[in-house]
Amino acid sequence: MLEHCTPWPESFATQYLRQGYWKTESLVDVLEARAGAAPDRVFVSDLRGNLNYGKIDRLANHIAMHLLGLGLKRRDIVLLQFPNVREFVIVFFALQKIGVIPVMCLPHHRARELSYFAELTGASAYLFPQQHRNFDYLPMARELQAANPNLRHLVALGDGTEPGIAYLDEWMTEDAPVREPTRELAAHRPDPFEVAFMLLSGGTTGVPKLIPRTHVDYLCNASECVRALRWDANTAFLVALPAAHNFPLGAPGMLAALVAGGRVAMSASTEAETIFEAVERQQPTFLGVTPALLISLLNSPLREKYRLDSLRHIYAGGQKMLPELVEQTRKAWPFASPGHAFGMAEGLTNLSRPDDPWCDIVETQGRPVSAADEIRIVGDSDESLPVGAVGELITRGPYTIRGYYKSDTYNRQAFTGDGFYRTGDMVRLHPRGNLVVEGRKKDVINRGGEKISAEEIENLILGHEKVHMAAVVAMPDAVMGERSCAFVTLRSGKSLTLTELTAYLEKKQIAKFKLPERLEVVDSLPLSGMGKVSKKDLREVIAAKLESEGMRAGSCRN
Ligand code: J2J
Repeated sequence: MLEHCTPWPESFATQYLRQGYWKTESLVDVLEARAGAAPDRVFVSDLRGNLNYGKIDRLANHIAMHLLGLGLKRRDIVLLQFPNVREFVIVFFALQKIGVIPVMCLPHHRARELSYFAELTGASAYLFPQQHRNFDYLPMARELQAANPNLRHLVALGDGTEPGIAYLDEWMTEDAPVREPTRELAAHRPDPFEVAFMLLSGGTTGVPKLIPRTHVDYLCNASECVRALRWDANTAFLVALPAAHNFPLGAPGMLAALVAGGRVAMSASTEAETIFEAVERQQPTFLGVTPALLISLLNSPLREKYRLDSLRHIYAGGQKMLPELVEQTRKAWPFASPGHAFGMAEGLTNLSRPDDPWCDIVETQGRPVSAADEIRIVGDSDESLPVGAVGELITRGPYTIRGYYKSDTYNRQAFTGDGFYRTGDMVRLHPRGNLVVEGRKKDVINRGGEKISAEEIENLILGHEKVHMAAVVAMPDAVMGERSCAFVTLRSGKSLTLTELTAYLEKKQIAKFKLPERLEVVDSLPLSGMGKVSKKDLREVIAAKLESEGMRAGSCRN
């Protein structure tokens, strides 16, 4: 396994192989098997049309040859930051064909995050869109390259003439004269037990952690999702959330659709109308969203304009879907059954099952997809709690990592001595065996499914010359579930506004969703018995304040 990753202990690996959870098979083997068996079956559709398995496989071979031509080789690490376009799938598989390991960056990551990933991994290439949601990636790419000499290659989506940039459109024509790919690529095939890609953690620490996922573990994850959801070749998954996120990528998403021999449809953005149009035109059967996105779809006046009845299932995950939202979804779209995806990029996927009793679908977040997933619900000293009690969920299994990349010290905290991953999620076991998420132990703000590490933002705020102390906490929000609120104490005689703070943080070039949406300047921060800032108190303060403001606003209107 790649250096600085934690392999599964030999005894577990042998057992997972013997029991068939792991198969000696890479993502490339699965794609080629599907392309061989049914080359004309559609694998990817978008508003530009359909691409069948054969074509995706040939294009991936073709692009792989170009990547080899750049000098990329097995075990090289690259940053892949594509939005939801067909090239995401093609380039992802092209990298797999030659064993190059992409870090699955999300489109909203900015120079600070990307630079950190590049430095940590020694990435040798950055693959990026030129423009996405009004942001120009090219200047950022140049900046990144200047700051990270390892980053030798810049590969942009589309075409262009900038020197020093390889343009993907020039590589996309299958007829371009490249040497016969299949024979040459045989020498570069990945080892199924090797890391296939790295996902980004929702993060509780100052910097996001990288999650190495191997071919065998991810294929196990995807296959178990396929089994739990009874997907088959008729399943079409709509990728509406950013494709590089674990949910749409394969738990359950694109790579699970591949395992099932099904199809993925692509929505270019999370705008309600774009999603509705993608459903009407591409006829997916399965939609994966966050509760926040689901609310925006339900609230959209455009809902009635489109035919959405190809959908059979609408699963929400990333944060808890509340019972009212489950009920509302079924009422709005009676042809599609709602369900929960309670997953994590580190591994464990919990899903509602299509035949779960309705009250379980309303009240619980599903259960692990694999019989080999070991879960425990524990108290503060890792002691098992009685059934029904709320405790931290810890887990290990054939597709849950044993350690983050290059994080020996943090790994000792994030995993138990016997290899269980501490999820930081507070759950209880429902009498019929599903899990109910009751809260969270980890210090993150879950903004509509996007995780913000409080520590990361506090560290940045503390760099502001006027700030003395800072604590970032979640404040309740009807749509996003949570938004972030920064409490600060200031140096004497200073004042600070949210606009000033935001401008300062924007200069740090971080993803926009991490910016605090409210600033509370206080004289002091409440301390807990241990002398640490009491976030619990701060959460209560801001929740009460919001409520009283809401009531005042209400009484004004009356
Ligand atoms: C409550 N909390 C949830 C849910 C995730 C499918 C779906 C989501 C993710 C994901 C994923 C939740 N109810 N239904 O990888 O394959 C919170 C928990 C969890 C953290 C993981 C998938 N679904 N969460 O969200 O790595 O706190 O993965 O530990 O981004 O999101 O975040 P992430």
